[in-house]
Amino acid sequence: MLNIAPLSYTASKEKAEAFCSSNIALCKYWGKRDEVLNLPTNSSLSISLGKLGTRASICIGESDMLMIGGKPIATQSAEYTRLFTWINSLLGNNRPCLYIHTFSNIPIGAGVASSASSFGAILKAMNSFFGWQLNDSLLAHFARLGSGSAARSLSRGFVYAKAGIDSNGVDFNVITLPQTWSEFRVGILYVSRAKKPVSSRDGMKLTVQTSPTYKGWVEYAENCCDEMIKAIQVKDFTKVGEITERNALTMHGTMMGCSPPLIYMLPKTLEIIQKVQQLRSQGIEAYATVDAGPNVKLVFLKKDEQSIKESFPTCEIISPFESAF
Ligand code: 2P0
Repeated sequence: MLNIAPLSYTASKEKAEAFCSSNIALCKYWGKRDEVLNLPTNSSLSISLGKLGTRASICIGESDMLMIGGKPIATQSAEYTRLFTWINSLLGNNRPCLYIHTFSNIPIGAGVASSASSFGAILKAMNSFFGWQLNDSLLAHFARLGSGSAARSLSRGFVYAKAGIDSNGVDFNVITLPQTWSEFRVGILYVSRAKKPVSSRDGMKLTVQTSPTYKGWVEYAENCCDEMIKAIQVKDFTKVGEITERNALTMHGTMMGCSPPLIYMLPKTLEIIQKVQQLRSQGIEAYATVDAGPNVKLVFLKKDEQSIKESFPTCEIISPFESAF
């Protein structure tokens, strides 16, 4: 177990606020090797989404309260229980009651990594509110306990989350790659903003337990991260795109092999992926990736931005290295 002194719960100010970007995994995390410590089975690598994410505020309240986008969340709900169970695991049960408010400019629970930016923003706000001054490594460990992908949301650019093999997670590590890439673009195509029917947590559990190709996925996913790091180092966009698309499709293939089958894509999702493949045959170099939901994210370079806008007029385009953090 990490040797961590108990976190103080004495407020250092009246209120604290923090923003955290969301992120899209180019090499996905799918499956846990320890559900209590929330340790991933495989490493992952993401790109930060700049101004898309969550702002969180925290202050002392008369009872615990969670507001999401101005709406109070029921104390029996899964979101409320998940959040305050995580906070209890960090602060213990004698902590003061907290009033937490989050605003996200991305749909919640629709596979656009809203839990990553929500847990990341709340952790950053708590770090400021309680004056912890935690280093990046501890912040990543605490974020991961709330949500695996949140550990990748704490910094910007390309972020590598190394799964490690230690049973207590001591060698879980998050590394921000030094490379920046100003021409790099991410596009989001919303197929549905509805909440996904199976949470990532339940979907991962089902996949680990029942997919006959899960072992192959873990080995392949590690290899993808190694290859992706090399491709980013030499700015080989074709390689980055090919790994991104194939990694996502392999993850979905692994999910589809579950019993019962786990299908997050909708017909429209596949239609977009096929259109992206068709665009490539016309020289427009875009690649698709899909998380635990039906929405599609594209990666492409600035030179193809205009063509992407024409092919997908509703595409929300992000310049990860040009937006303010
Ligand atoms: C990822 N996803 O790497 C993968 C790809 C979705 C598909 O991480 O259970 O909310 O909180 O650790 O981080 C979404 O799952 O899962 C996710 P928990 P999380 O982005």
